[in-house]
Amino acid sequence: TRNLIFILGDQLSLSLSSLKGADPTQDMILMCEVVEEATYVEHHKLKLAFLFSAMRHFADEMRAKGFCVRYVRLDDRDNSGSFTTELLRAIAETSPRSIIVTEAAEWRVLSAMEDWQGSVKLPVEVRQDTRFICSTTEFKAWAKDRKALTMEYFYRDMRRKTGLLMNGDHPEGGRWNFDSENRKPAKPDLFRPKHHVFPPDAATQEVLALVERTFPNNMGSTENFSFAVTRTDAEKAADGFIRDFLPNFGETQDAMLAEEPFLNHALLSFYINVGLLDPLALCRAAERAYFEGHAPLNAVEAFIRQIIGWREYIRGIYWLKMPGYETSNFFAASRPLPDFFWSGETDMACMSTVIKHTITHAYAHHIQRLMVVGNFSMLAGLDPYAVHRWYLEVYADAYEWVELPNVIGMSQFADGGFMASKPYAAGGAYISRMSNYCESCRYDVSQKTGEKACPFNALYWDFLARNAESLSGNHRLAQMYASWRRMSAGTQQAYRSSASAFLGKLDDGSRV
Ligand code: FAD
Ligand code: DLZ
Ligand code: SF4
Repeated sequence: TRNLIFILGDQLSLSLSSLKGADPTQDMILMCEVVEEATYVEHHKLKLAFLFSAMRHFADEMRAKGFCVRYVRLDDRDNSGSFTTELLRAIAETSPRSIIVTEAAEWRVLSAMEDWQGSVKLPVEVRQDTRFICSTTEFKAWAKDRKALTMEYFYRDMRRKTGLLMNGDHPEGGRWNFDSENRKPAKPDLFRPKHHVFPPDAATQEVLALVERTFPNNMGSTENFSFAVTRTDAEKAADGFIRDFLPNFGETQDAMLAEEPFLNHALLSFYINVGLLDPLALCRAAERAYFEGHAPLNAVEAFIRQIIGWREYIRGIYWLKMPGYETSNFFAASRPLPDFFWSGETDMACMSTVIKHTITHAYAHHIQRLMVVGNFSMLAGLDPYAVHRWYLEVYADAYEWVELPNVIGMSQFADGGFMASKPYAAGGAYISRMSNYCESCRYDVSQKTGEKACPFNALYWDFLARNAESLSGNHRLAQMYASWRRMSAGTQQAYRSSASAFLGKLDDGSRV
């Protein structure tokens, strides 16, 4: 063997940098399912099954291109359980002249990779991951000397860099951002198109059995498997999104409906994150839909912004702040996660619905993650590290580089505002405006305090009051603190004692 090309589970792209110049007659591909990766958190069963099945199908795709693929399955008898030991075993058995890899997306794995040069005694070439539009070096240069890392300015640079929705130097439609036309609630719609489902093929069924047998106690059930696991099927899902959902993507982006967990969302993050879909190609397809008159600008701009703006920005923040970002805890919050995070058994209809969807699908959309579970976690003072671990476990698209800044920075404000200019905190009124959850809830969203009142209401004010020292200087919260100060001592007290009664129940494990 000339080069041994080691491809990780989230590197399933034909354009992968480690495959540049690869020659099937001389080079060998190594892929392995390892227990170390499968257990660093207790991943949802659907997440494990999706990844292993996508890896196995990718190995077949490369074999069809003539490559020799050394593929180590999780239950192979000689599987030594980690990337490093599997690399060493492969080297001993295949005697390559050098090792080629694409940089790992996560700090934990990249730091192991950086030690390989010393331990394998062969040349190890670590190549940049060119599937991102902005390299980590470029992001660091962008961030240097800036007082605030505002996503919107970063996004404009990415629009200029890619030329997406640009007329020369000017944004298409005369504005960079059309979100003022978005953020509408949604109504149930029996005629809304359905997202593609992909029934498991024989190879996936084998993986489902493996996962069920090896990880019986992890969240979820392998019975609900419907992910695409091949590039062809992922592309089908992408085409379906552009045809059926993109035209309405913007308007209902922030809406939530109990009976429609997916609304007009893409359900493509899983495929993008493992490399089955190319983010830039997807944006170009969305742009085409706009120029062909199939989808309006507010929708297409919003979709493109999520990908070349948010997704790239989040990755930049991750590499700027790691290691150490994962233990950020600005509010010194320490409450453990309540058991209902794993069962959905709570009387709060919003939390129950989102968590149960999560258990069933290993998916929840952005506003559910941010304004329901994330918001509750921050208001209730849950330990942000534990919250981070939960998100990393339960969502099929969760890899630390993308999950961590979204959780620690955006949703928990645990980095003290490095990323977000104010905490995404809201009382029940927000959830009630953007969803229909409250209609079926035991709690009453219009009551502020007391046993029947929506817990988010008192928790919201209690959160502001107990963190006044760290937050009251934030000018974006000035109005809220002014409202708090205008309340009578009695009202303030009622909020605080309602919140503490609720938190007391959380702490003693009573049903809430
Ligand atoms: P859509 O809503 O249809 O958006 C289209 C695409 O935009 C997504 O596929 C995704 O690639 C990209 N995107 C949108 N928002 C973000 C964002 N904030 N960060 C990165 N990419 C974005 N996304 C993950 O991929 N993995 C995670 O582990 C993850 N954890 C999150 C945790 C929290 C607390 C929050 C608030 C957000 C998280 N996100 C995560 C971002 C976002 O919620 C998901 O990307 C999105 O819900 C995926 O579903 P979709 O494909 O239907 O997305
Ligand atoms: C998430 C994950 C899991 C659960 N298992 C594997 C695996 O067995 N083999 C593998 O190559 N990759 C796995 N992954 C994805 C890796 O964790 C991911 O590629 C690294 O974190 C690099 O970012
Ligand atoms: Fe959630 Fe409160 Fe509405 Fe119940 S009333 S669904 S707890 S926001």
